[in-house]
Amino acid sequence: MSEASRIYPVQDRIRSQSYLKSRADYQAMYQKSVSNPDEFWREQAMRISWFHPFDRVSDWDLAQASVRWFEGGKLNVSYNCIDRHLESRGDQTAIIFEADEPEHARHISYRELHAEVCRVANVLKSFGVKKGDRVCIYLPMIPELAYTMLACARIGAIHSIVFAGFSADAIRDRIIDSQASMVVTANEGLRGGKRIALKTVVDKAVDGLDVVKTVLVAKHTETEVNMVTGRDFDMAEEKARQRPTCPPEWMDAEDPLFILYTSGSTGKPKGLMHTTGGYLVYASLTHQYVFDVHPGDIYCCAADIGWVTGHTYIIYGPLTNGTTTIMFESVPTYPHAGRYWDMVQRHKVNIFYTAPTAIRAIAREGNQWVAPYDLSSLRILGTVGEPINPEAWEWYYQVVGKSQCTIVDTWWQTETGGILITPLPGVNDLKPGAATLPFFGVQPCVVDQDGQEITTTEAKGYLCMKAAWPGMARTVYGDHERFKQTYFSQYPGLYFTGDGCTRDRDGDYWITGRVDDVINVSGHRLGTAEIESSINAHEWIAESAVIGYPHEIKGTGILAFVILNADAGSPSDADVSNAVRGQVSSDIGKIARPDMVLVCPGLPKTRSGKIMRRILRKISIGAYDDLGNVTTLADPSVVDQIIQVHKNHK
Ligand code: 7RM
Repeated sequence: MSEASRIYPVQDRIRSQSYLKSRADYQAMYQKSVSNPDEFWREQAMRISWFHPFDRVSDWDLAQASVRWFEGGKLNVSYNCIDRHLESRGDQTAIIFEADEPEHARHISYRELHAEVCRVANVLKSFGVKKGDRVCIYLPMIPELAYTMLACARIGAIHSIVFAGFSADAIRDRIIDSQASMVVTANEGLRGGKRIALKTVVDKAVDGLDVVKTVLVAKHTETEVNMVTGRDFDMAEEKARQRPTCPPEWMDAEDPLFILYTSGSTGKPKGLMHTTGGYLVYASLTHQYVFDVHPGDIYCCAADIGWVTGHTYIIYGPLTNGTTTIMFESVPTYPHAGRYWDMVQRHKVNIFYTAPTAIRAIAREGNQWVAPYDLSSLRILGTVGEPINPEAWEWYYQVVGKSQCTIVDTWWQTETGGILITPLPGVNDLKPGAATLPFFGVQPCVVDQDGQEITTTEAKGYLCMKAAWPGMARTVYGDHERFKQTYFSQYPGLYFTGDGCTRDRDGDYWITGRVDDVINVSGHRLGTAEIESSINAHEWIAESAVIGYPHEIKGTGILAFVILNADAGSPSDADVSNAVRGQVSSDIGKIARPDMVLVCPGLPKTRSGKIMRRILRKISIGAYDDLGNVTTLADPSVVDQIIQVHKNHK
């Protein structure tokens, strides 16, 4: 794994434009960033606009999970994303809205963005939303989503965006956890020609919840929806009443900007909280250097804003840098598998960023979906979300990039706020599957089982960070102890990522995937514990164990081993499967639905009652003869029974 199958040298075409021209250029800047971090970040902070300068660059102690950047500084994120560009590029397109139907694409200039965001900000204020209040946003990928998040930032409200594929229960949990007083949604979403009844889901989510005072509804389609008098208001009508200007609130660098929920190995999803100054500096700097963005570039990150990738690399990074950023409402296969490339051709996209799962899904449809399009505008191709397999990488490089583009395989997390380990255009020869080198100011290390740092160049172990960076999350909303426990307690003094990695003889990092009970399905993070607790809530189910298994398109598929209750009657396997999938859809959302459900007589447990997932993982890949030591199981005979069930299913 640590040896590249092939190495592709940086192309002259890339190097003729890139900010950095060699590994030496990178090393010089990296050295500065780690030998004198405060000086480095003091300079870099000047790339954004401050209303009042900061007093201190950084103040952190990872052992205490205490991190502060740019204290004393005052700024506003929406001012940085919009206002400061008005004079120089007010008429330039800020956002290209690439609608579900390609012919409905629309350009929104920085000036229009300003007016729209101010109107929404005034709407929020008119409903009593103030600095520090939480606003839950459950919107599809439409311009109102960008307006609403920037409007929150403008008035100092904290947004909590919930991906528009999550269920009513999932939204409800997040609203309760963050105590959001307002929900912003749409009547319907459109994805791949299908309508998604978002407002109906919100009605269910907020039913009986006193904390929610207002639901704002953007009308995206013509469909009429139920509106509760006194609670639900039409966004367009409210905007029409408001002025298109609104003074930005001066925020402290450490004031919260947003909360974003993400799954972990235990318990309910955690509300990671990001703050203002450090996050924005980091988003802006990484966006410029990782994607080698130059003025006039058309940049497209095809993620959903419901995930952190969309927060940082569709909205905050690109807009801070004055880039033209694309919001993609559709799916990669609508109206056909050439959709991305049709879009690239129409908008002359220079930089394109997506997930390996999307690449695999369209690669399998064949090269004839790529060939007809003029992709010569492309320069940089990015990937994120999960390890990219060499086949998918090669396809991206050769078929999409025609061997003329560079690929940045960017490793990062919801918690990290921005990209931490990545190739930089012009710097690295490309190794398919390697995330390569730390970004400026990032100090990774590899630790072994005992928490000892492995100091040899070649290393294999757990990926940790030795120093704070400005973009990192500051806490878990409402539960700082959980933040400390989850990330800073295994290896005191280090941030623990939850990922395994190897470092090769050139010092390049290869991320091997999660080492905890988190699975990564199509680049979306899910906790196995979360899925199990949903399954176990079904009346037929006594107990379950969920694992990830290799899946051709999704990267990881979800496999649930379930044990039925004695009084479940005798439902067929298909009935159980439907019941389990239905339960998980309604508790969490379709993305968490198991791909395979196996009804088993028992689970492989140790005498202390711990499920040995290692054995289940081996069974799931058919490695029946390679189960390792099973003698510590309370009942080793259960293993053969599970193997039988797995064999029968195939
Ligand atoms: C941005 C994002 C984070 C987890 C992370 C990894 C995995 C992300 C890569 C990757 C290998 C990559 N945030 N991951 N990027 N693994 N190579 N380039 O995805 O919080 O949703 O997920 O995703 O396991 O810990 S996330």
